[in-house]
Amino acid sequence: MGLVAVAAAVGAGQLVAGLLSPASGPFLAVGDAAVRVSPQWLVELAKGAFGTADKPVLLAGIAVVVAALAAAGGLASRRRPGPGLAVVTAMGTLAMGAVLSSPTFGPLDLTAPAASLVVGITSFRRLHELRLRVDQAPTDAARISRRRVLIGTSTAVGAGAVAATGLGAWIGRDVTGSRDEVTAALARAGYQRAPAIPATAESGVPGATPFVTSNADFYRIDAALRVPSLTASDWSLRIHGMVDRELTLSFADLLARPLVERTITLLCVSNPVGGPYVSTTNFIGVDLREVLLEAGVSPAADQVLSTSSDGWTAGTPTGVLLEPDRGALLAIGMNGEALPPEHGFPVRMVVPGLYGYVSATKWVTDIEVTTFAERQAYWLQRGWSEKGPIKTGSRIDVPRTSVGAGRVTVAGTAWSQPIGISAVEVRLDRGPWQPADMATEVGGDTWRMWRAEIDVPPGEHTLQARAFDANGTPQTADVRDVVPDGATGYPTVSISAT
Ligand SMILES: Nc1nc2c(c(=O)[nH]1)N[C@H]1C(S)=C(S)[C@@H](COP(=O)(O)O)O[C@H]1N2
Ligand SMILES: [Mo]
Repeated sequence: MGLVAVAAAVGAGQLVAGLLSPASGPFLAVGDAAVRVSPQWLVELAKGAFGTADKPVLLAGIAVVVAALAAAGGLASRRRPGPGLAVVTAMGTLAMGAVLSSPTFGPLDLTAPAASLVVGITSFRRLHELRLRVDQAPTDAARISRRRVLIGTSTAVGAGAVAATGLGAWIGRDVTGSRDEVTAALARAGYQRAPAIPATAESGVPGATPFVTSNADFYRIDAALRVPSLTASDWSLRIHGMVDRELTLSFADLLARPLVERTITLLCVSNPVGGPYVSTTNFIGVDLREVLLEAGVSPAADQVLSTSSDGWTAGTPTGVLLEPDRGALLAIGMNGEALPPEHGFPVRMVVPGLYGYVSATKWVTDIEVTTFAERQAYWLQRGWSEKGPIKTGSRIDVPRTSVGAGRVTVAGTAWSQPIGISAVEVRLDRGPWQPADMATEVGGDTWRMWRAEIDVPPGEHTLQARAFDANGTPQTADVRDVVPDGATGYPTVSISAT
């Protein structure tokens, strides 16, 4: 009874949330609140242990705790409904608190947890009454028929809960139609194409990373337990704060501006040396500097604080955004399509040369021109660095484990946005560095592929690489962890040659 009533409560909340305000679903609201109140060490521990599976692990953990409490509440209510009702009420109240404390709270958001509370209490009361009536049955025949009523009602409530949860999630998530319209609008509006990427930009080594990452393979990092479902017509962007004139842009306003395509390699500050959180795409969007110039940025401002529809924030130096050659975008497309929902549909920021956490706000709806002294962005509050310029780095993609002894092809990638890479060197067992053959450079804002042939005798070996930026400065050998401003050290691969 406890489980069924709590399931009904969650289902009702999810359905109302889907109809009125998707972010207010009680289950995910509690998950978001758990992330908000978690200390930094716990967040880093979870990311270290589970990587990008940290979200499903958190949600599964909450589901287990909720189910256990619900079952306990039911078991403790053999005579009186008090304990079960207390559990249902406590959970509903917790969900209300979670929604109330969300950075994006609006009064409408209380309706979903309120619906959960009402449905949870009524269904538990009703099931409990039916259960008592079974015990109080005067005859065996009455007992059997009352039992049937109890089982039938429980099953119906349970099935309703499942259906409501699914329906609520589906209503609240569907931006497919809006995405298709944006993809079509991009094709109609046309955009200034990025220079074509020559075949010689690839290293040409089987198993090496392709130069342009497909949208499906593009790494995904964000703090969103639920991908915000914002349609292009619901979207608007307010630019305000220390500006001469406040601007509000609709999606149609963006489409009416000149659209440009820029090939950019995005990198996450949480990428460990040799890690996967780096990808390259052809972003299509509106020049962000021009929008900021139109608003008129006060010279006293030093930070652009961008906020997503779900309340995540990034702080970007105004100086970087106003550099004439930086090429920051309000992006609406990736590789010829509208942004995928998980990469920020309908609009995100992209700033070449800065880690994503200080620049690449997905689902961006608010840009406030302010100062670093005045406002602290999401990861800054959690111990990460205020400034996040990308550090020169490299990665070995081939080989990864074992090879045939003899001449071995080593291949990988290297980056130093926004100036680019001039050279890469490779060494075996910390011996002399050997120059790699460099693939054609596409631009300073993108990675550059490389390959080298190395003689490898039989046995266990260590391969390392180091990159040189456009000025000839090598990446640092200092081994440092990702916190607070990005990992460093040479990428190192252990191989065994036979
Ligand atoms: N709204 C929102 N935008 C966000 C984040 C986030 O948590 N929420 N994470 C940032 C981080 S840390 C990175 S590295 C990039 C990753 O973008 P991608 O998922 O499209 O690769 O998004 C950035 N934008
Ligand atoms: Mo990131």
